[in-house]
Amino acid sequence: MALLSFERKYRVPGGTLIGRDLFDFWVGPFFVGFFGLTSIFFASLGTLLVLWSATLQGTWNPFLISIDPPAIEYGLGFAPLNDGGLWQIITLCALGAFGSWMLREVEIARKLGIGLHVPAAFAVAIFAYVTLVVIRPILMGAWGHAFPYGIFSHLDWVSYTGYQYGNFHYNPVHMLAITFFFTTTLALALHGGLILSAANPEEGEEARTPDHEDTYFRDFIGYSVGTLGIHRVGLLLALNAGFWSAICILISGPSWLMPDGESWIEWWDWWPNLLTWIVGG
Ligand code: 07D
Ligand code: U10
Repeated sequence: MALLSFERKYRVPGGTLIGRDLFDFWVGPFFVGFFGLTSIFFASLGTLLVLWSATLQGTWNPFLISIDPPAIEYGLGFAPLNDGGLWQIITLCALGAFGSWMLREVEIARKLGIGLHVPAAFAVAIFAYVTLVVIRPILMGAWGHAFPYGIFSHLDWVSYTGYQYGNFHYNPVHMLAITFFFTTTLALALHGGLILSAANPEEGEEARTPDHEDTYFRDFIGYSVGTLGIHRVGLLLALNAGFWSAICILISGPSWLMPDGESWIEWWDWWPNLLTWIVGG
């Protein structure tokens, strides 16, 4: 069905979570809905506060603008606006915007009668962000443990935080997350390559079928996961990348998980000692 006639057929009321048909309309190509409005509201307010923060900081160099969380001394309390308070409000705006964006995805999926896979996937990205700026700081007792919103400043934070635990490469869950990120790109390259090789033939050639695609991987590595299956694999790999990222930073810091000052390098001491446990001595 052509795009325009399909749109005419599905652009009907229903499926919204809030506001019934009050916000159930489109502006140009965009579905609006209650959460479209809240997305715009939080994103605009957050952006304005970032700009205001930059004027207080006194730089317009995009690399140097940084909105810093409150100092550790403020603990989990509110901070004055120009001493971390703006970071706190901007974080609330970010949470509002990401949450609204996800619920907008839910409303559109419901209108179309399709699954909730896209919002579920976005929820994992939000979980990683919430872990960094809410869950871990609460577990460690201060908003000051969250990262600053700035280009260089967040790199400094990642570097500082990474070396604070020895060398973050030794964090086993960081390894796991990275492996999922890399495997995701491998799977996407294989999938993109396979589809283009079969479904986008040279001028005058005939497009090949999913049977060709299956057979390619059976011949090559002895197994094909199938045309639907590769999308399950892709989603699973990508969601695990974000999920284990969240866990790798969550387990770096909170004192009930980690003795004070412990580094991930020492964490591996069980490994050289493994043989001693088994054979004694
Ligand atoms: C957090 C994003 C959520 C996004 C949302 C939406 C907008 C809208 C709109 C533009 C999870 C945002 C939307 C803003 C914009 C428009 C239109 C996704 C998130 C909700 N590391 N490391 C990771 C690697 C080292 C360290 C993760 C590699 C060093 C610390 C990932 C290497 C040290 C932390 C990763 C490497 C170190 C991390 C990040 C290599 C430093 C974290 C991905 C090859 C000396 C962070 C949860 C992520 C983390 C993290 C990869 C090296 C420290 C696995 C490949 C050794 C402190 N590192 N790292 O989180 O886990 O995605 O965060 O060397 O905190 Mg690392
Ligand atoms: C995609 C897709 C799509 C599909 C798909 C897929 C992308 C349209 C139609 C494919 C996707 C998947 C299957 C999903 C999962 C994949 C990933 C997430 C990527 C990561 C993959 C892995 C981790 C698995 C890696 C496994 C591998 C590489 C298999 C290893 C296999 C071998 C080493 C054997 C290779 C065979 C050879 C060399 C020749 C054959 C001969 C033999 C096996 C017999 C033994 C050999 C001899 C007797 C000869 C003597 C030996 C020699 C010469 C040396 C051989 C050396 C060896 C090590 C064997 O988009 O949708 O659906 O499915």
